[in-house]
Parts: sequence; structure tokens; C-alpha cells
Amino acid sequence: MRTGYIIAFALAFIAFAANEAAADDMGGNAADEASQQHHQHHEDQPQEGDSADTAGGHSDHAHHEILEPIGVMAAHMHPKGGFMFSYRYSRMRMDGNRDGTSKVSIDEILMPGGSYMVSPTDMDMQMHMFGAMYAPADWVTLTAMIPYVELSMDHRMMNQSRFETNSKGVGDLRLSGLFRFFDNGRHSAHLHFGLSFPTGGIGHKDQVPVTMEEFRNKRLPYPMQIGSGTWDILPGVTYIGSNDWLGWGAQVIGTVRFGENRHDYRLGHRADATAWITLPVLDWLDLSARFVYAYWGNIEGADDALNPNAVPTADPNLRKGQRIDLLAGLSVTLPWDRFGEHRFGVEAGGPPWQKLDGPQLGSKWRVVTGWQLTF
Ligand SMILES: [Cu+2]
Repeated sequence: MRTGYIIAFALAFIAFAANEAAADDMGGNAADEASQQHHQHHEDQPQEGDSADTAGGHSDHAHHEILEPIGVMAAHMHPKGGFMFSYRYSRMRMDGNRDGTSKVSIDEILMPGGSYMVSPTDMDMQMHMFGAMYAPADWVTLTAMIPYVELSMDHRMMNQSRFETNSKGVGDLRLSGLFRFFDNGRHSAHLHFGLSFPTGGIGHKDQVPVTMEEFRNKRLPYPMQIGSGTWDILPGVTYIGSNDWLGWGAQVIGTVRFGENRHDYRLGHRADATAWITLPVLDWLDLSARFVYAYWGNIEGADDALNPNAVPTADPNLRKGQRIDLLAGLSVTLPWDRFGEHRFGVEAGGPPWQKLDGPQLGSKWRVVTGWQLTF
């Protein structure tokens, strides 16, 4: 299946990159002082703090040395006074409709075979996520994240003609506190208490058909809106562990929404669970494999500006779903230490399984790349 190809491709790319890197290492020219230092951090146990250098800002990065895959948010903490800035670009491709675990064809959705005038066919979701982390104390790290989202959805109508709608804008600001409640060097765990602010727009409009021939600038259906419109709380827990040659972790985060937004609905609650392993293969290169499970509920209430009989995306009861994604990743710690520590990561994969209250667009693949700067 296509998912298999994506994962195989990602693994082949990783193997190729690792091979190139190993060849480089043998040449000896890439192994400068700084990267040697990093190598030791990788190999050492977190608490050993072995050299004078590590007594500075970098020492407590022990927790940082085998880092989580780039797509995982807030899975590590920082030592007191530590800062991090990050930027992630992610993209998800959705293609084809599903109901339950099976595919549904356009002809089964559109009249006369089905009951709708319009059906979505595919969708492209892009997100630019800006993040910051700061640790006022060793046991607490504060995080802020704000996304800029671009959405594009293709449709087909009963008369077989096609149209596309687009929306873009700043999404919901998320502020979280991470509180460590366990740490023995090899294993640590923290709780998340987060709040999502309704900074993202829920009134995005574009040209949509009101009849087969006439288009008007109208409010877009739920999946084309950028924000939730409600204040949401984000409770969670993360566990991370490592031994001398492997890192691993798991995280569960909920999104619990309250009240109703100004368009008289609230999005379904969410649960996101993930588990990963990270293998440091070189002093500057980590490979990762990750399992992701996501659940999201149906919408409560309804936006009166939308007609759920015209298109499935406007039906608040056709939003619920569950999905498993398998992702392969790599992350590179860049050798410049002067302005903090730079790390670049990529993660990609797709869903071997998804179950949707449909017809609803299914996910095909996703990729996230990111850059992190730690002080
Ligand atoms: Cu960080």
C-alpha cells in the first residue's frame, strides 16, 4: 500500500543519510571538538556531568541528548533558565472519502447515487508552527505555540464540475506548563496543563456554490476553519526513558473544549497518544520510529450558516474519527554551538488504519520538518 511505500522510502533515505554520514566520519574531518562532546552526551548516562564544559548551560541537556522525534510537542523539559525557539512546517494530504474503515466513492456520495449536491475529494493542510519554551525552574517548563495554517479543499458537484476552496490564517495560541513529577536519570515523567486561546478564525469565507451555477462568498464548513472558537484545556502526561544506546517515550494529550463558540458550536474533544523510540546512530544523527493514535469527536451544536444536506463537511455529526499513523524520522544536531544548539528534524509517514464517521476525507500521508534552537 501507499503507506508502506512512504515508510520504506523514509527508511531508505535514513539509511542512505546514515551511510553517507558514517563515511564522512571515517574521513575524520567532521569530527571536531564540539561533535565529540555531543557524542559523549549521547553515550553517557544523564547525571554524570563529566566535563567542565557540561557544568554550564549544556549539562542538564542530558535529558535533551536523545531527543523525541520532531513531530512530538513538549515532550522534553529544560533546565532552569533554559530557552528554546522552534519552527515546524507540517503538511497533511487527505485524499478520498471513507465511512467506517472503508472507502466511499464520489458516486456513492453525490446524488443520484447518494444524497449530496457537493462532495469533497481531497484536501491539503499546511501548518507553520512557531514555538517557545522557557524553564523558570528545573521542575517546570513553560511553552507557547502558535500556528499559521493554510487549508485547501477540492470538491466535485453533481454535474461533475469541480471547485476549490481555500482558507488561511493564524490558529489558536496554546500556552502550557510542564511539571516534572518523576526523574531518576533514566526515566522521567511530566504532566501538562495547557490552555488553548480562541485566536484562530472561525469565520473564514470563500466562493462556494449555492446552486449548480451560482457561487457566492460564504462561510466555509467546519474542517476549513482555522480555530476552534472556544477556550480549550489541554491536559497531558509524557514519559521519557533512555539507556546507553536508545531513547524512548510516550505521551497522551487531551483537548477538552468548553462552551460554544460564537457560531453556536464546539468542536469535538480530542485525544492524541503517541509512543516512540529514538536511536542515536551517530554523534549528530538520531533516527526514530513512532506510533500515533488520534481520536476526535463529533461537533456539538451547529453553525446555522452551513447546510448539512448539501455537503458532508457541513454536517456536525460526520466529523468523528480515529486514526493510527506510523512515522519514521531523523534528527540532526548541527555542529555550531556558538548561538545555542541547533537541531533539525524530519518525520514522515501515513495511516495504516483509520475509522471515520463518514463520508469524511481520509488521511493519506503527513510530513513534518522542524528546527529547534536551544540556549
Ligand atoms: Cu525545548
